[in-house]
Amino acid sequence: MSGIRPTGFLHLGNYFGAVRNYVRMQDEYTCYFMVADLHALTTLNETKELKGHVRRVMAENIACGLDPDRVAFYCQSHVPETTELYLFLNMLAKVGELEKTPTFKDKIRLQPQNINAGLLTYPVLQAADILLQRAHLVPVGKDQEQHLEIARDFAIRFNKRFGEVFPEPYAFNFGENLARVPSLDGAGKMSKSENQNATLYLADDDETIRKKVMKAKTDSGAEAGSPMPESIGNLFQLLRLVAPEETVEVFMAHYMAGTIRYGDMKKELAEGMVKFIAPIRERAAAIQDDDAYLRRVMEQGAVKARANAQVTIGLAKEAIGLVYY
Ligand code: AQP
Repeated sequence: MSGIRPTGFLHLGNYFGAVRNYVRMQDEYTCYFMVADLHALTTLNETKELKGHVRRVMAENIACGLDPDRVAFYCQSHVPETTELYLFLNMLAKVGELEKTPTFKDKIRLQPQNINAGLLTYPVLQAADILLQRAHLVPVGKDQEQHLEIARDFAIRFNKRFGEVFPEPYAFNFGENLARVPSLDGAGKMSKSENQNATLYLADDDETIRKKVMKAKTDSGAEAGSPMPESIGNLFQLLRLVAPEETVEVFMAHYMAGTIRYGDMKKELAEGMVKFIAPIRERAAAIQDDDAYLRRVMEQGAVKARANAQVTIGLAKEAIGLVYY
């Protein structure tokens, strides 16, 4: 089970941290993937754009290879059982712990004028999403690691207090470390809502991709044997995502010898990114305009997600003692 907030355009970080694994998991596991529109409400000042964002995020996931016929692919607000479990879990949440969550501290720094209770209880809603489908594995990027620990803690707390209902969920990346795709300026991760000029979006056109990559931060040329600065390490990390291993090795050898030309490396990176992103962008644009198809996807996704969710809510209510006849 996993989800993405419809707060903007999907980017390479979302792809390599999350969506790629959704696609890899869909043949082997029973999967629930959702567009987390309720989570988006915690930070969106303006909801006029929500509909467009939801449709695009759905289309982009499908364009990346997610098959709505093989998984439950749904919109969070179409599964009202989510908010029922959220309320139960809120009774197990400690305000002091929620206040200490680093993502809450980041968010109140970014939006001091809108410190709403939804921001504080964001990890509770996220735990509800995951536990509602009784998920074992949650494909997410590195930035979500801590939220997963919180979700696991809710499962443990609930089971201890009311009896065994929830499996303990773990962040998942097929046994590898969780991915973190850095921004092109080396100042953090690629993101929907921050670092936008240093983030490559799946909707960027070819020229925009080339421009962003060519502006990526480099140094003035390394001396042979000197330690690699983070910005250059990031460029190599990005190149590895889209170029053949031999190409990466050639640039690495030049780096080690102190003969690297960053302009050439960035050109290679830009062309690799264009080749990777263009077909996804084109497929997503076509899907996004297909009203009837998107409606069918959302409806069938909600039916599948609610069927399992209702079983969970039944189990949770029975465990809590909310069944009276
Ligand atoms: N740079 C990244 N590298 C690897 N994985 C990433 N994810 C996000 N950025 C990276 C993973 O994508 C999934 C969806 O996360 P999100 O909706 O929180 O995406 P975001 O780009 O982080 O969006 P916002 O709105 O800008 O996010 P906030 O403000 O929530 O950080 C997750 O699996 C995430 O790990």
